[in-house]
Amino acid sequence: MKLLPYSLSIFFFLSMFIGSSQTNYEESKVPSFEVLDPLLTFSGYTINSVKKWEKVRRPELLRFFENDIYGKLPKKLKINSYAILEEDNNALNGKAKRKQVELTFKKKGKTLSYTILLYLPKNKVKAPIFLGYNFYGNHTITEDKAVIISSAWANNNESFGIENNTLTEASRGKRTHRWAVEKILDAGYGLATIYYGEVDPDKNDFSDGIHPLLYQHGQNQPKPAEWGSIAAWSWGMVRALDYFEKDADIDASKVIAFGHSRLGKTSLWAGATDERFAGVISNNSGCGGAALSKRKFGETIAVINDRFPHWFCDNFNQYGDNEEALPVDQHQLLALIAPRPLYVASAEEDQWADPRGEFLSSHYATQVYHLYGKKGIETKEMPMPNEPIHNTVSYHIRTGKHDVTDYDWENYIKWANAFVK
Ligand code: GTR
Repeated sequence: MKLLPYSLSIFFFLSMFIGSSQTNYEESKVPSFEVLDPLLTFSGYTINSVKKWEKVRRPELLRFFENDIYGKLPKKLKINSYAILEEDNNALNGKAKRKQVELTFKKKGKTLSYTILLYLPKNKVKAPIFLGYNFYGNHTITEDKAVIISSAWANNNESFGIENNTLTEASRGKRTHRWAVEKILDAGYGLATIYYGEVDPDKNDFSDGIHPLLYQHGQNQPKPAEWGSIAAWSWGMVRALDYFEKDADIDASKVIAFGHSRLGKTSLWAGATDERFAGVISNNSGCGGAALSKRKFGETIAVINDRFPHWFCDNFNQYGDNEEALPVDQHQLLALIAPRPLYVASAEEDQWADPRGEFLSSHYATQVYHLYGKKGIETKEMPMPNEPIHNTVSYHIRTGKHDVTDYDWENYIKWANAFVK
């Protein structure tokens, strides 16, 4: 009897090093798996029209992603009030109109606020905009001294001078390279950004952020099918869009959801759940974003749930090291964005995010765009680095690391000009 627990513990110890938890970066070791047909319903019925896609298949896929992957919102929660904290018609050396708008939500005696930083092209009546979260505060995306520093909890970052989970002047402008503000404005677009930690701090703690506002009596964490942090951040983008509909300077019918990495997973989910987003960009979103889960290349479901247990809903845990059991894959998430323009981008050195899996996903989602007569990623052959494919569904892999660069933005703007604007 004593031997059994001992051998079991050896087994668990060994399986940490061999088997599931080893990261695969070799194409030859990608398991063979079935590419699930976005146009075949769970009960085996083939969808052949837009009408059936929208009435039958799209809703059942959306429900699955809600219940088993990102988690659903327990209730609706609307903006309680908003306030223009600051405004300047001559920002960025006279190039832009800047606004900082705080949205406030109230429920059960609890309050949550977050601030949208807006730069709008000056001589445009109603501007199309890119909306995307930032990782370390609105003040990090620009040198502009007028941008308010958030008091929300932040991850420490030595190179940005962020200590004690507190944002200060030391981090101002530290992330300017990721935000091509001038290029965006020159092309006639506005930029809206929000510090994601104001909507939900990025830690495994469900007592803060937006979640507690929607708990039932006595509840202190989401139920297994209820929203994790990615769904909470997506919700924050959706509510920002509610505000844009009230702002006369913005063309709310032309809001493009943008996001990098975990925030690219977020922009995809926002675009899937709210069809008002006119376009969606996934920059290096990887596992749980654009990449196919069943390839198990780079980051896997087991690994992501282990490192970030708060990102997805608890139901998602059942697919860790058990991808075969998933009746969906991430190309079907992309398909939920059809027929709206979608841009998936990878980086050559970002193998953790599985560039090939991101590419194939945009290819397999294209089938649904065809129903609408739109073109996507028509080929199964991956393009060379820095050779973008631009259609309603676009894709590029650029040289370099996991990041957002001017090259990425130049392509997003070209695609937006052609397919969104
Ligand atoms: C990594 C995580 C990825 C990606 C990335 C990021 O640690 O494994 O899924 O989201 O963080 O958001 O920068």
